[in-house]
Amino acid sequence: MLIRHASDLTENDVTPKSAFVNRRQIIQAAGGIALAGAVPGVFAESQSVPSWLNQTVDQTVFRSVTTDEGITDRADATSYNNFYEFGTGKGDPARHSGDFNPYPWEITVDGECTKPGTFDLAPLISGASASEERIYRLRCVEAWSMVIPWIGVELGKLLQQFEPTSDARYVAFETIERPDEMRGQRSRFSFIDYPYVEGLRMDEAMHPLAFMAIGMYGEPLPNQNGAPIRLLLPWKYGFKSIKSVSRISFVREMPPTTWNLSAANEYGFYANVNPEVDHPRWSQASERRIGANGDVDRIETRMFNGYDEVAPLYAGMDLRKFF
Ligand SMILES: Nc1nc2c(c(=O)[nH]1)N[C@H]1C(S)=C(S)[C@@H](COP(=O)(O)O)O[C@H]1N2
Ligand SMILES: [Mo]
Repeated sequence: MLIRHASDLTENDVTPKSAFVNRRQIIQAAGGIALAGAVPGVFAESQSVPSWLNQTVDQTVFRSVTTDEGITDRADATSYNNFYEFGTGKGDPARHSGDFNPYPWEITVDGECTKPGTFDLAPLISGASASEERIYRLRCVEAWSMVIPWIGVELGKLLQQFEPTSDARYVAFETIERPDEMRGQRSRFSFIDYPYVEGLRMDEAMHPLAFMAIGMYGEPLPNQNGAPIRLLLPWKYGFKSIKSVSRISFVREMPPTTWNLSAANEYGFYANVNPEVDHPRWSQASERRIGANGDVDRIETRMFNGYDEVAPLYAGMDLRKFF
């Protein structure tokens, strides 16, 4: 199991942050923001990261980058993206997200909970827990995958702050709508409707693997990866991991989800990674792993993307029917 909390770590596990390409330090060393924009896809993110976020990221206990699976290069994870709000091409999010300014950021929380409201991101993060690093596999429904070191807090700990009631059977998420800054939201030829919406059953949301990231590779999240905060559900196809979340709603009924709305026969609500249930138009038995040093391997896809600990959530369910 990949999760390790700060308290489980020994000295040997802690990797100095310098093991990652530290964008901020590189930029500072180069004398300000001269480098910004010079390397497309790597430095496209906003330059105005607030100090609380830099501090939170700096205070994260970093676990070893040594894992049995090579970590995908930061350059790949920040230049080969799906974020349709910025265009449908894999390079579009890095290329076209430079004008998106995610700071300051508020999240509106509503529905079946005792503490609804609109909140600044900073207290929501500090109120959840100390930030931790999680190295997770990300398996896109298109059959490519990466291994990415994220920084953030457990979704369940974030959600508990709002005291969901027993009527909260599902939790719904919404991506911000900013057509001025998100060219995909202005497109008349979009495959999907905006805002992008996603949802989970409450017990899925409370599973300790469910994570909200505010950073990756030792830095705040770049815009193309869902700044300033995005969901990560490593046992589900990547489209469940909604980016740039601005609304969280506790609801009684199963909420609509963007890709299910667009093609219900191809994308289910659950979207658990399952090598035995093919997409109608392609096999899900294997995947293209975009790994370290730009290496691309064909590897077998594992049930729940290898995160077997979530299996009890789906005990007794026909996973061909509830795909
Ligand atoms: N709002 C929003 N969230 C989104 C998407 C999107 O288009 N819009 N794409 C999803 C898909 S299909 C994947 S595979 C992952 C990709 O995350 P990454 O670009 O950080 O690797 O984000 C998901 N979250
Ligand atoms: Mo995806």
